[in-house]
This record gives sequence, structure tokens and C-alpha cells, in this order.
Amino acid sequence: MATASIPKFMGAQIKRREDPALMKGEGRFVSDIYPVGVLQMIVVRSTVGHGKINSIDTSEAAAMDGVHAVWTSDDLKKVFDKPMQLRVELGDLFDTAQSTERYLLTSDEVLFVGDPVAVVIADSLEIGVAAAELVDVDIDDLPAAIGIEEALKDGASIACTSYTSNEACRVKKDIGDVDAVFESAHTVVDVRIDNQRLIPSAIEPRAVVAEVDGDNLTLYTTTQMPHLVKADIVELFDIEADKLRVVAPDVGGGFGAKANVYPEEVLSLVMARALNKPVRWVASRQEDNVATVHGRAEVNYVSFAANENGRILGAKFTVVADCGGRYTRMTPLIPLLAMWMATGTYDIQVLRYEVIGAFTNTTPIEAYRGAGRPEAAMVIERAIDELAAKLEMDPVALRRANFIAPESFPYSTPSGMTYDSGEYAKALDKALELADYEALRKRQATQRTAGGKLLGIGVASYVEICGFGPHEYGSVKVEDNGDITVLTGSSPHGQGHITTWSQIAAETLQVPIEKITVKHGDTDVIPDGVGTFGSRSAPVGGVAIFNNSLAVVERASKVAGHLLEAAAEDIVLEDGNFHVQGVPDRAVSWEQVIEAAKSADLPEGVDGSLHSQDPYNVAGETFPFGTHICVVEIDPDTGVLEIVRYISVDDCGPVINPMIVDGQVHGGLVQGISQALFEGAIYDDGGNLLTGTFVDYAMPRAHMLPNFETSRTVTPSPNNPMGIKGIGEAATIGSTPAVVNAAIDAVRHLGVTNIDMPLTPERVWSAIHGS
Ligand code: MCN
Repeated sequence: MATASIPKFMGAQIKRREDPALMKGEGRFVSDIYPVGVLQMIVVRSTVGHGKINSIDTSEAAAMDGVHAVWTSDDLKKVFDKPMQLRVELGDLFDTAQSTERYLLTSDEVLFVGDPVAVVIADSLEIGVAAAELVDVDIDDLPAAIGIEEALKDGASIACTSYTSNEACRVKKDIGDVDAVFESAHTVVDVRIDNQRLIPSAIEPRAVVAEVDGDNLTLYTTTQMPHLVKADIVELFDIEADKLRVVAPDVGGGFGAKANVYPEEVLSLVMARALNKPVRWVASRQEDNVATVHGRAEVNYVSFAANENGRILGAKFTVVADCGGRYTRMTPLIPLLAMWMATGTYDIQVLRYEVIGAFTNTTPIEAYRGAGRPEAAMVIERAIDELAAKLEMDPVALRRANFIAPESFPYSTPSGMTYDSGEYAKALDKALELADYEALRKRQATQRTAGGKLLGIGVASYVEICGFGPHEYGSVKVEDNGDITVLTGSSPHGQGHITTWSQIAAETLQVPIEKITVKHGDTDVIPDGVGTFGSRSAPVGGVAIFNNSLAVVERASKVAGHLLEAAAEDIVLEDGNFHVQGVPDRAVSWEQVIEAAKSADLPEGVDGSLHSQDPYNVAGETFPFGTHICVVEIDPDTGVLEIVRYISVDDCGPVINPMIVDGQVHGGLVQGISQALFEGAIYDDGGNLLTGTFVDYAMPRAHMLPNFETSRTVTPSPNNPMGIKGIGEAATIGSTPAVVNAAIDAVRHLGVTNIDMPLTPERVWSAIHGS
């Protein structure tokens, strides 16, 4: 029998299937959705960092032609009066914690610039904006709490009059005899990192469209997790689940900031219900910069206690984390993630960790690409370099001396993680080889003697956690015409799941990739889902597609066995046909199997349904890792730093699509490097965001970055049947410390041991000349 030639899809460099439509302008984003008669929603926000609302006069705005409603929280309360959910069990995770309440509109005390205080619904954006300007909000300024550690000092202004102090939450744990280890250590090194606040800046600001049809509600929203948005809103509205459909159409990036549930998502539905009209809201860039969560904003401390050979015997790790004015959905969990990864790639079993959250009058903090793991990697990898310097060891040798050995996996960390697999020295070696480390060190010495630009070499070996549970939904169905429909609970917003899930199904089912349609992001089409964050999609959602594809092949093999009068166990699927093991000529095609599967007279035990939709339940998280090497040149006269080479070796287990993984690594590198060199949100003492536009906030641009030299090692995870680990955040995590280590390495001989990020020329120059 003639067989179709089916290319091997897994590991193939296939171009993204989603791109032709996106590149031709055929993408459908939330702001492209205009239901007939849609009204515009504009949110009136606090323009002060902290203040007491005396009154809000809406009369002039409400009197404008074309304005349908101008509501404050008093109006809202008549139809809806519930705070939004915090999905973190404070009592379980913290020794002490204060709770906060997040209402759709703030009624008496505003806690940050951007806090929503009123809503305008109008015929058009122009009318709505004009009306919003007429809403007269009378606020008495209160002193603002600004600065993470400053807010925790005695006498600091309190971020909210109902808080007992600015200490949001606190937890401390000792594992092993920490004091004894530090007292008897040969060398102790202490490092403090100011991990500055970042604005996530997805290319598409947040947007919603809410529709109402009798009892049935539909919400189109720019989210990374439509099913969780639905679950939260169903609970808030106390409605049957089938009364709400949430759709995440094309979503232009999220970087963790859209893995949240926001007031506007609920507010638009409340207003659509109240007015019985569709309602849409699209954030402006400036609005997005204050009304969407920010990331990082932590001060981290690490101390290492080591013996004379550089072996680290114990660590102390403290996270002081900004929570902003109040918690959003998961705020207090983010600093805990840093603590969970407190010992990095190193075999350290004695640990003290402490997490302290601080309220400040700023936009709330939550997940931003890496969420906790970049902060951990940054401080650990900086501390390794400082320890090496103190012991006069090469930082590479120090890392090698402390790596968890490959034979120690699964490895239990003192903070309670179980690392699945890792070969940290292998990734390090590969990076060193690509960089030609020895030659770089020689060049560094030569350049130093010659004068002129100073060369710095920065190494960072990171490990991170991803693939969070509890599960992900997947469905694989062979349609009667031979097409394959794949449904996924993951909700891509730039990661290319249509391509990679197609690859998984095409390879497993042995069909051409064009036959596969992947659907996502619609709770009416996808019965269940968790979403896309924490680099969980490949190791959880992808595995769900893999398992269900295998289950469909198993069912089809039974049908083929029936047709070929052979046991299903003896049937092999090869080159798109089913044949009896060892007898390739005794074969049937997918078409024949599909035809037979439809017939009523299948024998006992042969299921004609070529459909499987079991969720994949996570057996354990996966821990990707790698080593990055950054080479910089610093002009000592100007402080200008240039990255001359960047080598990243990342390990995410077997790769589904190398081009997509490279893309993820490139994007991650840009964000991590950009934190090191350019970005940073700045508030003044009154809580005004001074970097609220892209004129003031330093977004990275292509010409500011070098070409990246990327490579991989492949260490499978034992925790899922594909052996894969996530890659979406990895490069963000490894890159920031590599860059800062390189900068310090360039100027250490001048006495510099720290420069706060971002490493602007002014800061670098001051560090050199101040020393
Ligand atoms: N992949 C692969 N082989 C592997 C691992 C992953 O081919 N061994 C592929 C996956 O199939 C998927 C992509 O790489 O197509 C990313 O997979 P994964 O690492 O599982 O990450 P997620 O899909 O869960 O994406 C989330 C992650 C996070 S947490 C942030 S933040 C982030 C990121 O992805 N935000 C992004 N990448 C982004 N990329 C874009 N364009 N925009 C964002 O907002």
C-alpha cells in the first residue's frame, strides 16, 4: 500500500501557523470587536497617590448629550457591592498578614494614582472622555507611603488609614542551624539588590467588550486565563456557569500582567447588565501604565556562609516586597516564589528565609515574566560573584564547586521544592565553550593594561520553577472528514500554541499538519481550562494534547486491528497508516479507520469514538535551567555600557519547535537585559508615576541590543511523559544577573562591588568615579 510521507514534526523548525493572519492584519483583538449599539466605558481614576474622597460631582458629566451613565461607587452599590477575590490563603502562607479589599470603584480613600473612582458610559469615546473630564472628584491629599523599605520604617506615612501599619505580610523560617553555620563560617558575604519596579508594557493594552442577552453574558477580554476570569466572575455574580461566556480572542502579549482578574472586566458586565447594552473599554497606554499591575519592586538580601574552598554551607534570604496600595488577585504569592527558589542551582541545605510585604501608595504589584524567580536568580547570582571575589576564586569555579550534582536528582531544596532533573555543569560548560571564556579573560587583562574601554564578563547559572498545576484541559478529536480538532485550555498571547500543539498532534497521529485546527480562548468552546502563565503551557497543556493524541491513536488502532483481523497491540501507526507489526503491506489508512469507526457493528471493546479529552493532572513541577554569559565593554570616561556578546544556553528538556523556543528566549533576554540596563518605574514622594508614558519609561528597542548567541542542552523532566520543561520565562531569569555581573566584573578592580539597576551611564560613571 502506498504511504503518505509524514514529516517529523516534533523538534521541527516550523514557521508559526498563527503568523500569516496576524501579519496581514487579520488578527481579531478585543478592540476590533464592535457589537451593534456598543457604548464606550471610560474609567475616572485618582490623580493623587493617596487621598480622602470628599465628594464626586457627576451632574455636569451626566447632563451631556450622548452620556448614558456616570456612576460612582454609591450608584454601583445599588446593583453590585462585592470586593474582588484574593486567591492566596494568607493564613496558610504567612505568620502575620493584613487583608485588603478591592472594589470595582473606590469609595472613600484612594490608594494610588489610577485607582478607579467613577465610570462613564457614553455613545462614543470622544463624548465619554469629555464627560469624564467633567466629573468633579474632590480629594484631600493624604501623605503617601513611597519606597519599599522606607514605608516599613517607624514614622512612615501609612498607605491606607484602615491598615495598622504598612507591613502587609510576613513569614520567617529556619531550616537547619543557620546561626551556628554563619558563626563558624570561614567567609560570609552579604548582598543587597534593589530589584526595581517594572511596567509590563504588553503591546496591546488591556481591553474588554461586555455583551448581555437576557440572562446570558459574554465578556471579550485581553486575558491570559479566560476560564479563571469566568470562574471568578461567576462567583462574584452568583450565577450559573453557563450564563457567562468569556472569550480571549487574539491577545497582544501579557507578560503575566494579564494573568489577573481586573475591575474593568467585572465593571463592564455590571454596566452592560444595568443598561442592557453592550459596553466596551480600551485602556490608553497611559491608563494601562497605572491601571495594570506592575512587576518586581522588591529589595532582596542574601548572605552566604562559606568555607575556605568556597563551598557554601548556609544561606539567609530576605525578600522585602512592595505590594502597592492593595493586593490584586495573587500579590502576596509573588515574593514567596522568590523564596521557594532561594538556593538556586546550588547544593545548600541550611537556609533562613524571610518574606516581608509592604504597602505603598503605588500601582499594585503582581506577576511579571518570571514573577519571583528573576528576583531570586538576581540576588543569588550576584552573591556568588561577590563570594568569589572575596575568596579570590574564579566565579565559574565557585559555581561549579556548589552545583547540585546530576546524580542528586530528584533534589529536595530546604525551601521545600523538589527539583526534577538538572545538569547545571553541562549548560555552564557549553556556555563557556561558546564564549571561549579563557580567551575572554585574557582579552580582559590586555584591555585593562592598554587603557580605554573596560571589558567585563558576567556569568549567571539559573534554575526556575514552571509547569504549575493543578491541570490543563486538552481535547483531540478526529472529525468524520479526517480533519483533527484540538481544543486547549491554555490561552496563548504570543507563545505560538497553535503551532506547537499542532506539531504534537500531527506527530502523534501521523497526519499532515494542515489537517489540524487548534482552538483556544473561548469558554463556550473549551469546556475547561486554567490558562497560560508560569511557563506552564508546554509541560501541562502540551502534555494534555500529547496524551489525548496517544489515546486517540490507541482507539484507532483497535478499529484498525478489527479491520486487519489482528490484535490492537500488534498494530503500528507508521507514515500515516496502520499496519500489522512487521507486515507493512497489511495496512489500512486513517480514512478506512474513520469509515469503519462510524459503523455500528464494531466488536465488543472497540470504541468507535476517535475523541479523547482527559485533562492532564500535574505530577510535579518542572525546573528549567541554564547558564548565560554576557560580555560588556564600559567606557570609563562616559559610563556607557555596551553588550558586545551575549551567550545563552538554556535547558527546557526536549524542544517541540526550536524556532519558537528561540523566539521565547530572545524575548526573555530582551526583558531581562532591559531591566538591567534601561527600565524602571519611578514615583515621586506624592505617589505620582513619573514614568507613565513611553517618553519617560525606557522601553528596549532593537538597536539597543546585541545579536544573541543561543544554544541548548537537553535534560528531560521525569515529571511528564514528554519530558518537557517550560521556556517562556527562562531567559528573563538568567539574563539580568549575567548583565550586572558583567558590569561589576568590568570595574571591580576599581573597587566597585555594586551598581543599582538600571545601569544607566550616569550610575556606572558615578560608581567608577565615586570609587
Ligand atoms: N516550547 C517548546 N518546547 C519546549 C518548551 C516550550 O517548543 N520544551 C514552546 C511551547 O510549545 C510554546 C512556547 O514554547 O509554544 C512557550 O511555552 P511555555 O514555556 O510552556 O510557556 P507558556 O506558553 O505557558 O507561556 C507563558 C510564558 C510566560 S509565563 C510569559 S510571562 C510570557 C511568555 O510565556 N509572556 C509572553 N512568553 C511570551 N511571549 C510573548 N510573545 N508574549 C508574552 O506576553
